Amino acid sequence: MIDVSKHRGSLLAVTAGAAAVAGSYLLAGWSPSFVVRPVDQAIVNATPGAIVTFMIETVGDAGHLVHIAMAFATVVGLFGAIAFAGVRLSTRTGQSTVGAAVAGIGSWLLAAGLTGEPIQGVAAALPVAAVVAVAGPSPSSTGRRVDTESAPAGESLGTVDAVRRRTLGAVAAAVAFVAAAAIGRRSVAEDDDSLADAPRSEGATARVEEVESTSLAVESEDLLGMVTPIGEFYNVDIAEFDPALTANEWSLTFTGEVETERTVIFDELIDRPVEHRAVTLRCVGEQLNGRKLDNAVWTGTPIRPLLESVDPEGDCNCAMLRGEDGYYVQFPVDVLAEGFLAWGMNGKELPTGHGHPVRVLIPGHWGETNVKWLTEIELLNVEEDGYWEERGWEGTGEVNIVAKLWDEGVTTLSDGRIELAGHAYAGTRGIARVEVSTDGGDSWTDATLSDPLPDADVWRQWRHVFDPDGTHDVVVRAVDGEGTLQTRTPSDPSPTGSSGWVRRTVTE
Ligand SMILES: Nc1nc2c(c(=O)[nH]1)N[C@H]1C(S)=C(S)[C@@H](COP(=O)(O)O)O[C@H]1N2
Ligand SMILES: [Mo]
Repeated sequence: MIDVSKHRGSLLAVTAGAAAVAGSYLLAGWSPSFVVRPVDQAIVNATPGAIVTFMIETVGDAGHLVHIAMAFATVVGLFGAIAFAGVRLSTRTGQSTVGAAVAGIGSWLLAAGLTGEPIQGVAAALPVAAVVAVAGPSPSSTGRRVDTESAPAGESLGTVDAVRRRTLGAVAAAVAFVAAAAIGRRSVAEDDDSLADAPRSEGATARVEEVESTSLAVESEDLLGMVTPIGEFYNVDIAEFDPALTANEWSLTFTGEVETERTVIFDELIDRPVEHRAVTLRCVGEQLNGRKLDNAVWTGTPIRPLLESVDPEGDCNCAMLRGEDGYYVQFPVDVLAEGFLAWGMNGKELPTGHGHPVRVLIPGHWGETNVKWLTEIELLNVEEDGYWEERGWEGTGEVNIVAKLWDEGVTTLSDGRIELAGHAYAGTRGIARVEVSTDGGDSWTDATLSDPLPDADVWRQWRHVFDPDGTHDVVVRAVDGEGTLQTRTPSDPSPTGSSGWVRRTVTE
């Protein structure tokens, strides 16, 4: 049994803090008016670049969990402190309504201050007030018995038992509330089935099928095909929460060194010439054999005519692209001109996590150039660092070449032979060859490749089957369309992307 009287204050504070978060979540979901979100944003902004890079390279996506956990703990602590003060006030005045009212108003001020949403702030404040009200005053400082005679009228607590009951009642009610909020708001994962078709997506499904049909017939059941399903496509975000931007709210403005500023709205954009392009994305922060490499068929329109219409005239011939989440990246206008403004993914509307309603796709360049929730293109006179470049990365250039051999790419066939299969990618240079060694690099064999596609920036699959004899030191390497062999010397992802050859031990 919990010693309620001893830990009563902190127990109620944590309970009230959690109830505040739950109340806010119940109303706002993962939107900007959710109280945790601004705190999370502040923590993300305050984390030094070196630590962000370290987290990406070591813990990867778990870095997000660390940020979120810190943000939740901070917010629970803030509301908890207010609730704690409320309970104290109840005790001092002997009236729980006073403490509840003050805690409620304090929480409302905090919630409104954090989110800038006074009305939605009530959803965080009410549960705090309720917990403080139900909890009532504390037992006297001697902690044993509150004299019934001296208790204020209307307050029925006579014994420590009564206090314990009220405390546990408040905690139980709040826990039930938190659970109800979590269940009621359980977010629906975005995948190919839950999303609506993209506007003007006729033909997209046929292209998905065309690209997917070039997948090699492999024995492995778990190996990704040529098109990554939406729900499995990797994700890299600077913030834990995606911007909520509807197609109607969205617009893209060309600013800075332009002859004429221009704003494009969604209906105008989707009225332009449509293409369904297979484009592969790879993050510069990815480990050599990591999983931040995926391919989809994107529906969109080329950016060049739009860019030409604003007549860029800056001295550096460079542009800063900005997303609604505060992300920014800078690179040459010539590179941007090859880009593609996408509003569809695998035939579906662009999912929130991949930049709804519009992102840019830059052929052959690292993932970070593909700004999601794209709202502004600023033409510059002088080059400036983007978000990741300010943090030490050099990831705006062309991708490195890589041949992957993931765990599920190694399969023993029924006849005892071993099948090795994977993906290889070299941006717009294309993949000319994948070579496999089963003897640690002494001898090499060309792998079978999936058929080439007309798309400029898409990966290929490779497959090689061999007769095992004991333990094999398997190495894979690719050659790009310009005849350049994948660099042998290993390097970490930071700052220009990982290099080296993927190796793994395969046993019969
Ligand atoms: N607005 C915005 N765009 C962004 C990012 C971001 O955090 N915010 N991350 C970039 C990085 S580092 C990569 S690798 C790709 C990942 O795209 P995905 O999440 O759709 O896979 O988006 C890029 N575009
Ligand atoms: Mo990235």
